Amino acid sequence: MLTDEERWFFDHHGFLILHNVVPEEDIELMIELGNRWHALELSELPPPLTSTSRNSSHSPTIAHWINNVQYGDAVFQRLVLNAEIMRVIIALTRANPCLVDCALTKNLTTSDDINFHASGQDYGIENGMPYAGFINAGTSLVNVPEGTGFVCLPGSHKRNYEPPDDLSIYDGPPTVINVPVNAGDCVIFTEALFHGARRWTETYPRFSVFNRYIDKGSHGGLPKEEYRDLISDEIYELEQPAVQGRQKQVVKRILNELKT
Ligand SMILES: O=C(O)CCC(=O)C(=O)O
Repeated sequence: MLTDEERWFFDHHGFLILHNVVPEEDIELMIELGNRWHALELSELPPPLTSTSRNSSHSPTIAHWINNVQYGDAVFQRLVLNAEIMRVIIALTRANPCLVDCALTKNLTTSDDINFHASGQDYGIENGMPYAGFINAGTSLVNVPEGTGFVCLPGSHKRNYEPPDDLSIYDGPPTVINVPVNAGDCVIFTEALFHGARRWTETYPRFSVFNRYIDKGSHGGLPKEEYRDLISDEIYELEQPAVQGRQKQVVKRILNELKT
């Protein structure tokens, strides 16, 4: 499932980069939808699409995201089921993924910095393989040059000690690393890793899709039963609670296909 090098890299850094895993026509369509949906008022979004970044607890200049985009167009369902990405998600969830969020984020040069944060501490090695209880697959729809975008404290997912308070997302290596990517690359990281994002610098908006998974139970917010007909059976099943020892059909199907 993971190569020896991927297994080592993820354990060492807390993230993995998959290069060029999304077809160009899907990237174009997701950007088109991102431009359309991000231009709408919250009340105009086609339900169950919503934007939890638009409530008053967030800064108005936060890099806004739109949630539940998998219900908005099949292109986001294709991204969820992307075999290269699922190969890693299945490995890191011990073959037990529950999809808890699909969010399409837009960063502008006026969007706020995203300071270091981390969620959960559920990371470890079991039977010689790394696993993570809360994983984020962040696919970039645009080229993100060096100096802007995703940053992290590599290795911080092990959480043996808390990092110092005065670290900045603008600090450099070896403590802070910035991860430049191209359109169609996916950075898969454990949310236990301290991560954030530097201010966007380019003339075009930065669009990213963040698909999040847990390996036990469910999130509660998904699936959206009322909108069940807008997603495929496989996506619906991926949104069901993860129960150890009960493998989902969609996982079996992807594993079988990866074997051939
Ligand atoms: O924009 C990024 O690359 C980081 C996003 C982030 O911090 C998050 O999804 O929690």
